[in-house]
Amino acid sequence: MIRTVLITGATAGIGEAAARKFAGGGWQVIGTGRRADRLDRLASELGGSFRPIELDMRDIAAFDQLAIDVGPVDLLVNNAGLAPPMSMLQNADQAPIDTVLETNIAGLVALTRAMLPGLITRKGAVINLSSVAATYPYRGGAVYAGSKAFVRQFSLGLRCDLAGTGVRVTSIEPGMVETEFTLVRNGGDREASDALYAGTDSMTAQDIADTIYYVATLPAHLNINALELMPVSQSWAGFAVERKG
Ligand code: NDP
Ligand code: 8X3
Repeated sequence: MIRTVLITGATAGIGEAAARKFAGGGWQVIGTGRRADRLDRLASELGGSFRPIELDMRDIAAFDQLAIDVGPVDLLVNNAGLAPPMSMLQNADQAPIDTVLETNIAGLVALTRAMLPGLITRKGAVINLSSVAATYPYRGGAVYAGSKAFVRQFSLGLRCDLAGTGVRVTSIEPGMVETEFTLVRNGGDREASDALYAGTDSMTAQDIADTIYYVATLPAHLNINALELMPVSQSWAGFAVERKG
């Protein structure tokens, strides 16, 4: 039987690579995002195995109808997300923070809630994109890290809610992946984005798409709760300590 996956944020980066991966694996892929031109491009490439749906993750009122329109799916990949500009909270603007919280948290929860009845009938799976930032804080990233810590804990809690249904839930927690993530975070500053990834041999969107696919195609009795991964070139820098004088 052909399986169906709904991937949010399929217009770029990890979501786009995942759409290609699942389509290549014979799945029916529903891909969402705000940029219709990107969705159309992917639809032309992937043909009948890809159904594009223009969707803003902040448009929560649309989600119940969306769930009716697409019907039950076997897998929901909650991938759409972003970070506000790197900034200490005391210096930050509120509007980008609201966008991030509405997208990474409120939208993700609302879409999951709307899709769960169908996922339960299919004994399907939910794969959520969290981040290493959920566990390891860094300066200027409190809001993003907090949103991803929510995603991680939400994933674990959801497993409790879904006990007995056969639905699997996984939190995928990558470190640096070279995508448009940093370009978006820096308001479109290509040089700043390239500078972050220069010489790092970062993970690729394909690496994470392959990981998502691996998790999704494990035997139905096996649940990976959380999966953290980094490029070898990324590790930790320790605590910051203030000194007197
Ligand atoms: P990209 O910026 O390349 O892609 C982000 C995707 O999210 C786009 O398809 C974008 O679509 C979509 N998106 C963002 N905001 C909204 C919104 N309001 N409504 C609908 N779609 C939205 O980033 P990545 O591929 O790297 O990021 C994917 C996920 O992985 C994110 O949740 C991110 O936090 C997470 N992650 C990324 C890491 C990295 O280092 N890159 C590391 C760890 C986790 P559009 O703009 O067309 O709406
Ligand atoms: C983003 C991961 O390592 O760039 O989710 O902060 S990192």
